Amino acid sequence: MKTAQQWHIFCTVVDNFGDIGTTWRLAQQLHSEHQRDVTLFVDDLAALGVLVPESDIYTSQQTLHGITVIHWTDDFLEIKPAPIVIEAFACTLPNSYRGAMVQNGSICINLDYFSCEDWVAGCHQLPSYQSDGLKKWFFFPGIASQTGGLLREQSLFADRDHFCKHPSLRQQWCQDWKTPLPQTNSIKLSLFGYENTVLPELLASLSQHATPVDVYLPEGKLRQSASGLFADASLTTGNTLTLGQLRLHLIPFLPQAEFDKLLWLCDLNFVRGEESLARAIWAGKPFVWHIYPTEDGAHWHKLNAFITTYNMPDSLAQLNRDWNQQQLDIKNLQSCLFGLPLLSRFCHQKAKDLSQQQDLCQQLIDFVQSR
Ligand code: TRH
Repeated sequence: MKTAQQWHIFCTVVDNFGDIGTTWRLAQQLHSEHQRDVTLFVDDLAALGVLVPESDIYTSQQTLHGITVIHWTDDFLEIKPAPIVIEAFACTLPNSYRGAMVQNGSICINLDYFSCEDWVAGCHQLPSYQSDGLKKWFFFPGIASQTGGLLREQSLFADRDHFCKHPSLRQQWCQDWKTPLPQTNSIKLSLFGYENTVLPELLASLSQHATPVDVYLPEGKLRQSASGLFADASLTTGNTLTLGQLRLHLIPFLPQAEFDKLLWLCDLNFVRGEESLARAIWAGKPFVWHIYPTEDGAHWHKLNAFITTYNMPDSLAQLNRDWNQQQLDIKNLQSCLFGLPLLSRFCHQKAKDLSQQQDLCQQLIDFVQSR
């Protein structure tokens, strides 16, 4: 019997959930769709535990959905390197392991962050020359041609369309995940983001909208920002706060496997970080990307490059900029809300068009095979 090709993926959790979210998703796709033998080394099991509640955050080694997960600590055991090693987001591999990779002739790929900036296409798949002879390459996810694509499971669109077509599935899902059903004919929004001082203004203006609005706000950094509007209310998960046309549902942070369904349920999704952005793109619904802010302001180049490459309609692009600037122009919000049908059609078609690009997992496999 042919043995499956081994891949080792290394992930350091710097902050938040993007690093582990991406590597866990990649590990699953490599294993379930391409039958690779995958080991994921992660230094923060608690972060994985939030995304995958069925994982054991106290064990040094476990098998999770067919993937070996190893808690990566300072006393890293001598282990034979895999032929293919993913060093996610430029994390630093253990010295002993690195030396063994050179001996072994392993291929090392530095999987970088998603970006649409001009320089990315020129750096994607470039070799990174190492003084110790390690064979290493840069790999950049992206939606521009000549970049690495986005993770996209083979059944993603079929699952999405099935969920959207069947109200009974949505009802059951809402019940299972403590997510109140939206009102009939309401506009539905999901809000995943970093702290944002403009949230009270956004919610206040939604409360005066012409039609009912259901807003789903998962547990996390953004939630406390709502206290500017609901000062006396308890922002506890499970509560629904009502103001005018607005119903603000405080929902739990979902397992990663359920997050897509929240996006599929809504008409406008606010997301943050590259991992949730990718899911919002594939949901085929209008979205606002709260990009991770950097002190030097470099994130603005990245946001604008994305808006341009995605060819985002003006009203939506302006709302994206407003949210990141933490300054809301109500006109932009309203033109997005009233323009939702058209924006939805655009984003749906865009997801379809972008799916013509080979997905990131397949591109990695093809790249490795070409070496
Ligand atoms: O968590 P993030 O803010 O991660 C970010 C980015 O990776 C950024 O590039 C990095 O520099 C910064 O951290 C330090 O956002 P991101 O990338 O969108 O990852 C969030 C993950 O959480 C994603 O996999 C979706 C998932 N998620 C759930 O599983 N359940 C939920 O309920 C929600 C709201 C999100």
